[in-house]
Amino acid sequence: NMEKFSSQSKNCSSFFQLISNKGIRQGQFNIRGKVAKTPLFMPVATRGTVRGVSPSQLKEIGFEMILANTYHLHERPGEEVISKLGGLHRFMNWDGLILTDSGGYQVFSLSNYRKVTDEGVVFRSVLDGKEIFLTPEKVLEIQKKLNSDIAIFLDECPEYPCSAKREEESLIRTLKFAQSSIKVEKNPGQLFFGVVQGGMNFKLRQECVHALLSLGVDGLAIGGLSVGEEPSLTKEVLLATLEVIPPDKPRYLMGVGSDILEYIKMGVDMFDSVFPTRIARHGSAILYNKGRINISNKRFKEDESPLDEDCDCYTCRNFSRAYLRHLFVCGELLGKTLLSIHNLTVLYKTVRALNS
Ligand code: PRF
Ligand code: ZN
Repeated sequence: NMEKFSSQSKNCSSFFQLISNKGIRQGQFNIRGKVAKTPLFMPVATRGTVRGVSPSQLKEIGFEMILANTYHLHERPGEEVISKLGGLHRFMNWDGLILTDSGGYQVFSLSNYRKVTDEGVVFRSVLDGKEIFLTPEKVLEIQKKLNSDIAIFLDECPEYPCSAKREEESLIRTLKFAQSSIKVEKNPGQLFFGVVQGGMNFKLRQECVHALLSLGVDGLAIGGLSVGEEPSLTKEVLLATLEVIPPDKPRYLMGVGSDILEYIKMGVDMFDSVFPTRIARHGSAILYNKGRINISNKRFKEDESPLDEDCDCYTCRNFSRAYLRHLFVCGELLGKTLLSIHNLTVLYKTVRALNS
């Protein structure tokens, strides 16, 4: 009764298998001999580090794939340095899988001086103000030097809200970028994901999916969502997009960290978000069954209980709320690390429970 699907790269080894398509999609990546079950959540390691959390701590939680950013690593220390030192896995001592985002989106969110043409994007570096020119080919060459396992094409994410004309323009540009991108030769075993744009227009989104599939991308990254629109609209646009993606193709919803369970039920396989680590650094802990608490609160001053009694992470096995509060009140680094470990564990376990 269970239909199985699997997706193959050009070299014909099956890198993604859908084990179940009933209700929740359960799948498995097998990339360069490394396995990652889906649905999966990727912690964000923009600069080649998940802030305050070591690779061995990420491994202990159970993570199989993390996300890094092409643009940030291109600026510092530069892909040449990382390549010389053996690639990003070795450089940061992470032996799990790495997906790199193309940096197209960061250009829009970080820089107020930018120009997009069909050839690529020009913008001023946030570091020193010098002009940076990124082309679809160049961002893939950088990702090849980093030797990430999944590389993402350059895309143009339109601002929200925007005109129908802007939606179409950015879609056409994203597809032009994709046409140039697909001609770049991959590193052995590396996968290329195209980015679905098209604003909030269902038809443009669906056209984008079809065009990317016909180019032969290995998977689809769904961009341009959670950019300020109402969650109800996110859901509608997402549904229309997922509707036209064949079951064997992995689907990655970019930069979305809330309502994950709903999106998984709709058919998303992969997520990334800074949300759990960002709020952790501000003392906010996600509890399994009781919402969120801020550990700096006075009421935890003499609280001997663990951060979350339903959790068995390193933090909850070893430290009291009173101690964690003390660390935050004093601004001690360890507090941020311990809360990050806890929040990441809650996200990991919540998602993993759907395919364990
Ligand atoms: N494009 C890329 N990365 C992204 C996004 C996008 O649209 C988003 C939007 N949610 C997050 N990260 N390349
Ligand atoms: Zn915990």
